[in-house]
Amino acid sequence: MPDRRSLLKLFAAAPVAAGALAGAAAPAAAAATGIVKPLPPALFTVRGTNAESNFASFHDTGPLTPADRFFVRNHTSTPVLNETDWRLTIWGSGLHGSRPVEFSYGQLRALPSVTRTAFLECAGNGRSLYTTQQGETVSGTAWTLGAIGAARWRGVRLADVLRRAGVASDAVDVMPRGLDDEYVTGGVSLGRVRRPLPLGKALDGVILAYEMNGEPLPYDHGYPVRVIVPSWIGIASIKWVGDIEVSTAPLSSPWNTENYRLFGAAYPPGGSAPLTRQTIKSVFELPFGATVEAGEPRLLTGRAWSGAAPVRRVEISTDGTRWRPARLRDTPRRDGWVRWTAQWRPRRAGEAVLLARATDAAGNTQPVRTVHNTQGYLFDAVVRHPVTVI
Ligand SMILES: Nc1nc2c(c(=O)[nH]1)N[C@H]1C(S)=C(S)[C@@H](COP(=O)(O)O)O[C@H]1N2
Ligand SMILES: [Mo]
Repeated sequence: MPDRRSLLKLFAAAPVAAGALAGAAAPAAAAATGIVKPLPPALFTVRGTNAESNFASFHDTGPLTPADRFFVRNHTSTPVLNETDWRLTIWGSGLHGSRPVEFSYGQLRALPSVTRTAFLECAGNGRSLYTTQQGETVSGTAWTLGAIGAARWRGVRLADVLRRAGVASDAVDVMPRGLDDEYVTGGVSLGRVRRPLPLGKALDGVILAYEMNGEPLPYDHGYPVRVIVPSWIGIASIKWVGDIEVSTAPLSSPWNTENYRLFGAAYPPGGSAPLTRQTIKSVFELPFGATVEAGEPRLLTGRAWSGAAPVRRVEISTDGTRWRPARLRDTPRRDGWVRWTAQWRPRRAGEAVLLARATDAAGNTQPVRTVHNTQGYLFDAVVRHPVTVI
């Protein structure tokens, strides 16, 4: 009996068929997404080639998001690769003698490993709130708040791989590129998904990960190897990495020129600098429009995180005026999220709006409103979470 992975290889050109084969419960929606794993509607909302996690459903998960609950953001579709054929090529003017160096999966696994817990969040997480909460027009996938998850990543330091490849002293930028299909938009191919990192950042805390929560990376999350840049916007964490250019001249790609900068009235005509760290958020694990009972004590739960520093505190308001501290259930850590709880006994029946506001150790606090940018990145405002008290 062939195992699941070898069965899937038979369908390498058709990840959709593979998904249907692997999970009898794979929903019909998978046919259009190009995502391999099952996407049960209770846990995911399909948005084109992407799948948003149902944030409310995180209430029964621990600090780590199980891989089968983790959001998927694919520019095209999940390539079903295998570790035997996979190679990582390091190349470019920034290597000694400009000679490309290749690593096999086995060679990578033989290097010293590191394990880090970090959230991974799309720069556009919360994008639809620019519209629903601020009445503004933005372009891009209309995520609500579920384009985030946290996992324990194991792999090797990118720094170790680059040093072994022989980085020249005048190298400045490093650009990992995925093995998924070229991304075509408006009839134009932007090439394969890639985005430069300054060398200093590439040498500092970036992982070439081969495990997620103690298991090999799932196909959808970058198997066999992906980049993880803790605390940075999701696009920095290139999945299915196949090559990394190292350059003595600054590198660019559409993912740091046209996209993943802030454009709009508040920003320079060429946009802001390329985005790096994620922003700050605090979210209730409750569906929008949930009904709650008047007079009954209720434990509100949620999570908060910040790309800048550990969360310091979370306050909640159930009446829009008075704020009180939520109780933090995890030790706040850099690159991580904290679970929090607060007791609430709604008094009167009617519509109510719940608010949660996080502050991090660097002093960042969620504002009432996020300054608009045309692509709807980095939403950080306090979310107005509607509930009906009955
Ligand atoms: N090769 C490749 N890497 C990629 C992407 C992609 O489409 N192709 N999407 C990026 C974006 S925009 C995000 S938010 C994260 C999503 O990671 P996930 O799908 O594992 O949650 O992967 C990033 N890395
Ligand atoms: Mo993203």
